Amino acid sequence: MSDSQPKMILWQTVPCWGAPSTSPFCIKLETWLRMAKIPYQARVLNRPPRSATGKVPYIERSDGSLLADSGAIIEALTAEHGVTLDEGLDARSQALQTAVTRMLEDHFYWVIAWDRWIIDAHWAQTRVAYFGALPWPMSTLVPAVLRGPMRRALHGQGFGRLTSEAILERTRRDLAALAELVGDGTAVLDRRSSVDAIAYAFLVAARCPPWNGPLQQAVAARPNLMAYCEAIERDYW
Ligand SMILES: N[C@@H](CCC(=O)N[C@@H](CS)C(=O)NCC(=O)O)C(=O)O
Repeated sequence: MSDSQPKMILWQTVPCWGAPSTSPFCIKLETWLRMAKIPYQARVLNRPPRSATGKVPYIERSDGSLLADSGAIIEALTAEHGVTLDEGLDARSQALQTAVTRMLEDHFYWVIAWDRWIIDAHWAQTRVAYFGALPWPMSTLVPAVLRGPMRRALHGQGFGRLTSEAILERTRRDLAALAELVGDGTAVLDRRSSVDAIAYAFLVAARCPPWNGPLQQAVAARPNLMAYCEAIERDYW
């Protein structure tokens, strides 16, 4: 594709703490686009998302059509662009991909949310990093309004009812599982595949905040996962 051709737009949240977005789902999709060598233009959303789900990330194709949900986008773009990242994976590898995806997106994600939004000392920094650029009084009102729903979401999910130690124990198990799968290699499976975009994104999101809390320490305690992230960064970023 020549530079003059319109590129697909990746709508996402602001870069934060050295990561390309506040959202692990946005980091996942952007990493995957790089792995798949699909040209895109990343844009930061400064209004509510126009996606059907009301969430980020979403893409805007050159014909103006929108598509939401990182997983659905990857599936659609894989078909549209003939992406071969997951081609030829056997049934066991596909099963592992599904299991790791669910662990990170539906379990580990909530640890990241809890770490950033619920722990008061961390929230003081999250609030500024996420919303500090908004004009006053939005910079104060928006975080105050959004923290309640996040608390309720964590209560519904279950972490909101657990002690910090119980949450961290589960986190360490997720990381142990991932560390076992990655081993000394640079892929979750025997070779690079789409699930590496997910593993990288969620590890980066967990380790990037500027505080050195128990979550960041739990990631740092897995040198092979740190080396894995460095390898993905070196190869795609
Ligand atoms: N399943 C979605 C999850 C995306 C998601 O949860 N995005 C969050 C940011 S990390 C969001 O947009 N939250 C806003 C909201 O829930 O209203 C995906 O894979 O894209």
